[in-house]
Amino acid sequence: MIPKSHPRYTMLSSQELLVKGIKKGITSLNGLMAHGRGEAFDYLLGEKTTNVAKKSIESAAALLLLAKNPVISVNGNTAALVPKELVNLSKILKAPLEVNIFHSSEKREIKIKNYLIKNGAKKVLLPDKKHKIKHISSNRKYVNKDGIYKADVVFVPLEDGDRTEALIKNKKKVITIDLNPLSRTARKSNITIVDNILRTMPLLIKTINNFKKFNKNKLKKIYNDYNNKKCLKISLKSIKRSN
Ligand code: PTJ
Repeated sequence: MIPKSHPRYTMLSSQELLVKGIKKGITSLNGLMAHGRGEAFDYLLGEKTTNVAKKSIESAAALLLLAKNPVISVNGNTAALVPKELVNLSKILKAPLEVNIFHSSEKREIKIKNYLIKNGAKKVLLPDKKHKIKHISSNRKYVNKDGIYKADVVFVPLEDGDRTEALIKNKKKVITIDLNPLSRTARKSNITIVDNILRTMPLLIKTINNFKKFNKNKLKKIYNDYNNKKCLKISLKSIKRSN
């Protein structure tokens, strides 16, 4: 058990969660490498949620509350790191959870689904092979008709660039969490939260609960005033300043 007072608490506890995820068959081995990339950026960001990340979280909360059909896309890393928070987010937004993984494995999809159910989800969608999005050739084109297929806003934390681009070309609005402000996903998404998913999720849930009392015009203003490119530049500056 890692004490919360440890200066590397987030880093060490997330490593432990991912190793457990691999043992459970939820996380892919490649997930560890993706995590390592994230850790390097988190170290440079000082392992804290920056003010600009808080702004991105506010914009994400506003867009999710404005969405007609928001969907939460889950992969092997996010399921291992924040299962309860993903379920909680799905409940407060009444948005479905849909498993969509990069390293294709039907067995792993089912394990992720069952793990989310174990963590309180009532229902978890899987790609249904009859419905697909355009502009992507891999298996990831398959989506669920009640989920990503009809979604107007897709929340895709820790995503790869190809799928982000495809979702945007399919006229979906994309919100991501990515510690690397230079990644294709970070640059292509409508909103990129440059922060560790472990810190972001509780804050995002809290912000949505606070914003629920706002009317549509107020939410639209928060989203329209947001500029992703500008926020990514500020995140990069924070990284440079840490050198
Ligand atoms: O379970 P699967 O098969 O869907 O695979 C999931 C991963 C994450 C392995 C897969 O989608 C992948 O390879 O993603 P990428 O292209 O490496 O992108 C993941 C991004 O997430 C990278 O830019 C990392 O910097 C970032 N990242 C990693 N860990 C965290 C993170 N961002 C926020 N919080 C983290 N804990």
